[in-house]
Amino acid sequence: MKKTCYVTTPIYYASGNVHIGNSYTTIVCDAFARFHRLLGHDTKFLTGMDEHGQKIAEAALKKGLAPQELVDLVAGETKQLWQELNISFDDFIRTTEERHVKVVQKIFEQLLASGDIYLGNYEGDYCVSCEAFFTKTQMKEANTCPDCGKPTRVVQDRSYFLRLTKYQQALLDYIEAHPDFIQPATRKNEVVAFVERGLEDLCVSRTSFQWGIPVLSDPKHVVYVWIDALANYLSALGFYSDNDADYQKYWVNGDTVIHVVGKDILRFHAIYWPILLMALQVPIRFKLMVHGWVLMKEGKMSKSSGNFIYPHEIIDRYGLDAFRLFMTKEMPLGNDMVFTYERFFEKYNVDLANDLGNLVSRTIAMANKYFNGQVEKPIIHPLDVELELEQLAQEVFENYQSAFSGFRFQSGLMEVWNLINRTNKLIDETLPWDLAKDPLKKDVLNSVLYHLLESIRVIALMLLPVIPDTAKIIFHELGLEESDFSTLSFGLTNTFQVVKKARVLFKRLDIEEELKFQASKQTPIRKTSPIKAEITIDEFNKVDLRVGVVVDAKHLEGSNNLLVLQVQVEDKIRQIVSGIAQDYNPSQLIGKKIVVVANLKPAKVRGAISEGMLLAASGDGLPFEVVELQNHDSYSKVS
Ligand code: ME8
Repeated sequence: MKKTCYVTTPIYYASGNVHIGNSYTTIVCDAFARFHRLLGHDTKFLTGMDEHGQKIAEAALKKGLAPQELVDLVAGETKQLWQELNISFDDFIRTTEERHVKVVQKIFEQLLASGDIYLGNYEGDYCVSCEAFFTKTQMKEANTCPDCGKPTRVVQDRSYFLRLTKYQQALLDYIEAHPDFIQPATRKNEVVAFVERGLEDLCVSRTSFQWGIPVLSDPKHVVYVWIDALANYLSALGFYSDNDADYQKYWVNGDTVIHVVGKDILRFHAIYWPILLMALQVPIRFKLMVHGWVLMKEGKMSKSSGNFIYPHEIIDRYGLDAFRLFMTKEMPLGNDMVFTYERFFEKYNVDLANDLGNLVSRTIAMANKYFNGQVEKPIIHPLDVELELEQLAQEVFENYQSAFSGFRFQSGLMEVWNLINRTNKLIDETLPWDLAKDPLKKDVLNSVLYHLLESIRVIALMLLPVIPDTAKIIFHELGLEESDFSTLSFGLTNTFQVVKKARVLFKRLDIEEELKFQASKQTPIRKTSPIKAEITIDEFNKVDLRVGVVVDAKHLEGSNNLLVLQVQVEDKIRQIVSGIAQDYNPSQLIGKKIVVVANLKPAKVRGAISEGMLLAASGDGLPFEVVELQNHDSYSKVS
């Protein structure tokens, strides 16, 4: 029987966009899922959307949308982004789906019936941003949230409570008996210390707003969003449904069950979730992998502070795999990482352009030059340096597999780069261009090239989980079908028939140029001009402002600044050319509402007709009306 693997990301709040910080969780889960598939394991990779709660309701209100409209929009965008980031999820669960709602309602009723949930009175401090309650001792000064620092609100309610206190000791016992339940160990220690200070029963229902799953037996209450959200890991497996085969296969009888979470949501997963499972008498089958934060120099990447980078800002210019590799290779397990463009560019040039890219292109060029592209498995005894390479490859396979199984991607990838560097060294040690001058050394030259190509094959195999597109190109260039880890050993290939010319996988970056480009994006250097002469209200009234929806957006060919947008205004689609390409990616704009000057005389801009003008956010103090696009935090307004 095949081994199974069930790996989950947290389900993302449907209140906002994904930035490179929170994309980290999903990228590493993807690498883990792909790794298990290559091991031949029956793998299920789950991600999804957390769509209920006060935070979403308030975000929808701010944007002038119904909550369902907002979550539909964000779920669609997020799913599309995951596809663009090559995330191989098997299921995308949304907490507003019926398959989930039903399970949450059943769980709640079961816990009511067993007495693990009871009705009581609540008065406490609540942080809407984190959707979490805090005791007076947990809160910072001036009633601010200990996690995010925002002000908390006093909430009073007649509410249902989950008996955390009843399970406090059982949880501590479980953690002690399962030392690898929470990884890394520092996070486990944090949880133990927190629980030992004493738990309080948890308020698990709300009546002050409606956007949640109603309690079946008492529908004026909605289920606390974290109880709702955590249940996704089971509802996606068909738990408590007519068909719970996946629950049986991946959970009850599963081999590997991993929840991956950032350190900010540790408490919910390490305390509430196992206690819920104990109360439900469901076996605790999961292990928790807790990662740190991606930080900017200015602090935590967060949407509300405006201190973040969108994945598209990186992948549109430097490629998806450069981004995926950087995130996976540079983030140490459990610790934070500061993202800087300087470091990203350096790693790009060293790891990708120099080490990997050069190895592949040099080797393919030599295979063509000396063997017309066809290299056979050698029959002569390998050189000492080749034996050394084979031996290193064997060690790397073992270390890599053990590191990736334990979520230590950084060390696993360092192993792969050891092999890449050792393979590059083989070229310097054997000097194939000298061997080629001596017809009697043809066999030796053949053996060297075979070792180079075979090493590149196994390197590509180990890179498949992290940079799948690049690894696939390499397989193609070697003239091989991509395969799985059953072929992760040296010397399996009989013949390589490589392509005539390898493509440049990663073009070396001019770091100074790129830094300048990024700096110009952050603080656009644009000339300001004096404020124009006053106009009267009558003059202003001549301007016809309409709300339109962007249905398509593209770069204008040959221009760095201009986007060509197709905007639906009333029932007509207009083309508008707008100089916002430095601030917005085309894909970000599709579906967004914008304000359009609808009665501006059509004009040609760089050869393209423009039927109106878009009012969009730009730098401070610029001579241009500022209107925020609706997907931004601050609210749309024409000033
Ligand atoms: O927490 N660096 O959703 P979310 C690294 N809905 N990881 C980060 C990060 C950063 N700068 N910022 C956020 C939720 N994350 C809940 C989950 S699961 C039952 C419910 C991580 O959209 C964060 O730690 O706020 C979490 O793992 C993920 O992004 C989604 O966060």
